[in-house]
Amino acid sequence: MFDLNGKRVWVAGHRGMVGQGILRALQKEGCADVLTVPRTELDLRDRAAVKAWIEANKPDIIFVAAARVGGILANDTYPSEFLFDNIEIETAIIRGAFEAGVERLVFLGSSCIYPKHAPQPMHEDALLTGPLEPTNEWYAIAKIAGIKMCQALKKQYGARYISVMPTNLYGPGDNFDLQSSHVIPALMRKAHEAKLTGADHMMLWGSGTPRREFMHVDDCASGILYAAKYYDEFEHLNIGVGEDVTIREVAEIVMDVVGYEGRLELDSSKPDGTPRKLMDASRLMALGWRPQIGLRDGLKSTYEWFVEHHTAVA
Ligand code: GFB
Repeated sequence: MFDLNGKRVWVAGHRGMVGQGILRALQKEGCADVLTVPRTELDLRDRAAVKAWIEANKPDIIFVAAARVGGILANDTYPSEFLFDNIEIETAIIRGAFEAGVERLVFLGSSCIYPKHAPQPMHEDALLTGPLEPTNEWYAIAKIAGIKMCQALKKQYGARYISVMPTNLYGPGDNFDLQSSHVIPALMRKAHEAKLTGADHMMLWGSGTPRREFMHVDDCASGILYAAKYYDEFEHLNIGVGEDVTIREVAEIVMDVVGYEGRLELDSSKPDGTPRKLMDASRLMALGWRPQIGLRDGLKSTYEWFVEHHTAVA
């Protein structure tokens, strides 16, 4: 058990969707001593600067939510940034934390670390058992490196550094840019704009048949805090909800939530990515954690957030 009560917490990557979710979860938990630092003040890829910042600010625990992230097209288009930036951020924070004597660290990865054709649902043991999905292998390799950094420090020095792997996420604070976003924010924005302009159809990338598991960011943040408190094993830990849908199905739910009644048309020039990504989160559930937010409810509240924050789109 790692008691968060009274601890000084650094959320690295606090401007991102997951970082913001962790900040909300920490507030709920009553954690008052929470550190954040803007990108303009600290380049998280800069090892010396990150280590100096950690030494000066002395967090007891770090959540590594900082990363270069994006949807399938961004991953496929910018492999070097996804590989180098993520490895640099992880090295600077994880190694810097260890050298500065930080007691506890939670590194965040992604379900794309697993092989493209991993047995479903994907158990933690599936890691490094087969070839990765080519559209995001650069990001996946960087995230696997982060897992190994935590494991190396645990194996060699007994560091209480763990890794958690959330499934595909959505929620308030997401990136709604149509080129670089993940599927849910893209579909929400497309449906919203199609409704406003009276378009008779909207585009769906790929075939619509891949299956994905979607989790609201606040469920993810609660799972991350739960793991920070109760999980201390060598192996990384999956965070998921245990259910998946096809991309066409999620598009239909999004259209319903938005109130758009047009058609879906397929853009087959865009990639499908991995055919299925469903996490086996039984290890975390066995510790007593459960997700709370159903997909339709989560999409409804996310759409309300979108309408409030993206009025410029209209
Ligand atoms: O969410 P997404 O970009 O990422 O795409 P991945 C999921 C599926 O939705 C793919 C389809 O089959 C897309 O072709 N899709 C349909 C769309 N319409 C759209 C659209 O308008 N925009 C987008 N973005 N997709 C990412 C990885 O994979 O998942 C990252 O590339 C990371 O590394 C992340 O792991 C969680 O689930 O395919």
